[in-house]
Amino acid sequence: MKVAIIMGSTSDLTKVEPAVEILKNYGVKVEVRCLSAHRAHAGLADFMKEINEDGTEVVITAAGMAAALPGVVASQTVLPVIGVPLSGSVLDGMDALMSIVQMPSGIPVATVAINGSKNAAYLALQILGIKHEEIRNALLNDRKAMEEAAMQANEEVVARFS
Ligand code: RP5
Repeated sequence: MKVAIIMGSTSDLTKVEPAVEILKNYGVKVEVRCLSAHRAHAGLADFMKEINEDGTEVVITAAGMAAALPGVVASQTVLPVIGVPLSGSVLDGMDALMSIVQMPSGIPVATVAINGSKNAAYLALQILGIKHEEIRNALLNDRKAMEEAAMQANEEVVARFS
């Protein structure tokens, strides 16, 4: 099971790392690259050729500002591409969100929230879960634990205000 994560700049690293950690915790192999669509387009094209042939199943892309990276990646693969718009500019991530989410028909990018790299990882896991039963079962167990924690929090709130 392999997921590729591509970011546009090393300044994006801290916002991308949570996705790497989640995927690794589920036993997924993660290939991480910093390949800007604007500054490193030839290197990006080479990497796209590589992951189209090496068994990679999902691609997560993260970029800020005029975030062309997710769309450019999606134009070079039929693997599912998840886009994470990043904050950091004077427009606080709205620029990246609009750049990533408004794709032309036929070249989709599944866009998550601004700085939503954790949900990008969970969405990638859900896609892997279609084929890999162990991932699907691990996700179901973690959802159960999440629900139990939420219900426990509710009980504490009820007890506090009764
Ligand atoms: C985007 O421009 C990158 O993804 C980054 O979020 C933003 C700024 O990049 P740096 O100027 O910090 O390298 O391409």
